[in-house]
Amino acid sequence: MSGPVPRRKLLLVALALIVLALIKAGVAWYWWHNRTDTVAAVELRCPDLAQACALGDSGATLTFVSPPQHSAPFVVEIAGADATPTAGFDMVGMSMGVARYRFVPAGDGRWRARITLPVCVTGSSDWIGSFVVDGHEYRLPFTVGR
Ligand SMILES: [Cu+2]
Repeated sequence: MSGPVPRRKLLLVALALIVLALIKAGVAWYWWHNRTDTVAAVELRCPDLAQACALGDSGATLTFVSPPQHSAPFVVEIAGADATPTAGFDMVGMSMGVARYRFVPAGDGRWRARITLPVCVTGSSDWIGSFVVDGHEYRLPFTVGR
């Protein structure tokens, strides 16, 4: 009684497999685009670090209270954040470790962090700050004065 499988049945099975694959792809795509842990970073352009720099369209701003330098700590302020912001610093083209700074409340929705940049033998002054504010990452290239 086990003759060749009818062509129609094979087609149906193939169709079912394709539909299943599409559903899987859809779920994977949805998951990929709705992850909250690794959202694409927003690149900031802030020519004047002493001026409040808008963090995308979040309403929050970032300001270097004192200019960034290698020899001494400097202070960065974030205003308008709901949750504790964090910051990390790397050199352009060179990872400088995984240490991250946690900002501390400074009143009126402002947060401050006292930053000491890692020492690097290359003496390069080009850095990239990574600031995570309310679930979004903002990356800011800046140059350290001499
Ligand atoms: Cu370095």
